[in-house]
Amino acid sequence: MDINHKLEELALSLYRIDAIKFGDFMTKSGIKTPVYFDLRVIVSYPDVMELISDLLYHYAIKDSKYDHVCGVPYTALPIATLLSVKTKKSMLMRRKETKSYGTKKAIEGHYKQGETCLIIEDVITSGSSVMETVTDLKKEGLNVENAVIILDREQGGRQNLEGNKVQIKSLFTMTELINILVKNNKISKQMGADVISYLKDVQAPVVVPEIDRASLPYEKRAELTSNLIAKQLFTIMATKKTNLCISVDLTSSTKILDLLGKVGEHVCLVKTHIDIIEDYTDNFIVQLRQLAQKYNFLILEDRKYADIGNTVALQYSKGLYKVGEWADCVTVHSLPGEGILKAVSGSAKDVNKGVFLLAEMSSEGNLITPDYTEATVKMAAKYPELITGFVCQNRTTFKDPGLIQLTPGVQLESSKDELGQVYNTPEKVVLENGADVIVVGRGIVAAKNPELQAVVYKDTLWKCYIKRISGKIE
Ligand code: S5P
Repeated sequence: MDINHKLEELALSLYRIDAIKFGDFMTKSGIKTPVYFDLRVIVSYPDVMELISDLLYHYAIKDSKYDHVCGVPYTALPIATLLSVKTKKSMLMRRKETKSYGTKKAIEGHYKQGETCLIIEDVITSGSSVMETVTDLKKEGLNVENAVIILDREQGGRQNLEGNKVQIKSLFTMTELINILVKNNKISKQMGADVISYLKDVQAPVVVPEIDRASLPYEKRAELTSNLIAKQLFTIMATKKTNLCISVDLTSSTKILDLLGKVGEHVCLVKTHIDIIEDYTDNFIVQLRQLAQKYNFLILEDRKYADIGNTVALQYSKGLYKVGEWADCVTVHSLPGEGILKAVSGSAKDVNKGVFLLAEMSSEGNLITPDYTEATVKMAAKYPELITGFVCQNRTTFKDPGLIQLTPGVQLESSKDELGQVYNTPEKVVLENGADVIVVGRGIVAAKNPELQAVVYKDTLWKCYIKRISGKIE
């Protein structure tokens, strides 16, 4: 097939069927424009449809590797259909209006996580329509790295998409299309120049690519945090190659110290409930800190403070346990309002302290609502130096790559306990739900051989993390 000849034929056809018009037009937003595109009309011209699908196939698709094609709704849908039939590859369809359809899926068709999808689109301006389709497909675990386009208007879409790791191939750029029309005396040189300069002047805003925190390695995220404990924890995880936090929910101090002597080298963080220990002494803390030093882990006291600021300031620094003196970080509820964060930051004697705010809980029927979670994340943003991260369950709960997602409710098999705890698997919490540090309590503590079990958890969780940052499933 002589591609250049066919491209010329297509350009002239698009002009003939009024898919591209030149003159004085007004855009929807009231701006004057010398050019007007409407590729929706192509459905009325089977010869043009055939030419487009032949060209896309030979020029852009033939040698690509992919499992599915997906047209950006709506203009590209019939073209994607023709290509699917031609290439014998399955097609996926994205619904634009999932909300009004209630529980209907955003993507129709059969697919598996990790499969690749090629995007088909008619025209790109800013690239935002392509990006919406890419985002929905990625949410389903599909890989989307390439899009084929009929016309690139050269208004910033290519740069925006490439910035979001989507490479595009287009049949024409606007300049190429104009040159063909000028050469064939369809429009004057002056009109061609006017259109090109108009499009150059009206550039689409740059869409800053959003960093997906879950795709970044821990060592990179250590550079992006404002909290010193988060920085240390990211660094420990990267050096010790473990994202496992053990929750030592035992009531005897000797048993805790014994267990940590065995599993300390496999964990990045040790989570305590200091008020469940029956034989607590200050010496326990001395030994706990020595183990932390020896095995290079941090200590999180899971006190889940939830009172007014003044009381929490006292609970944090006074009483029998004097938590603020030995715990690197603590868990705090956002329920009472910001005063609770002021209390902890005011009571912490040195700046090297951290707070994990509870944004979601793992227990069945807990009363946290999406609005509460959102407000918690907003509250945290005001205290970047204090906040280490969130105790939460979902990848979408927060975006800041400098913060840590601490996720409890994890065992090798998904299950529940008799008091409402819900367990997810390592694969689910790390790969799908975006967990950075994974809390395991009874999964290890109640095992016959906790040391062996800690290694199993550590290896499984680390493998999931490596798979996640390798970008196979985003
Ligand atoms: O939502 C939560 C928050 C926390 S911190 N769900 C939880 O289970 N936790 C804590 O994680 C809980 O207090 C316990 O110490 C640990 C989970 O223990 P496991 O034995 O169920 O793994």
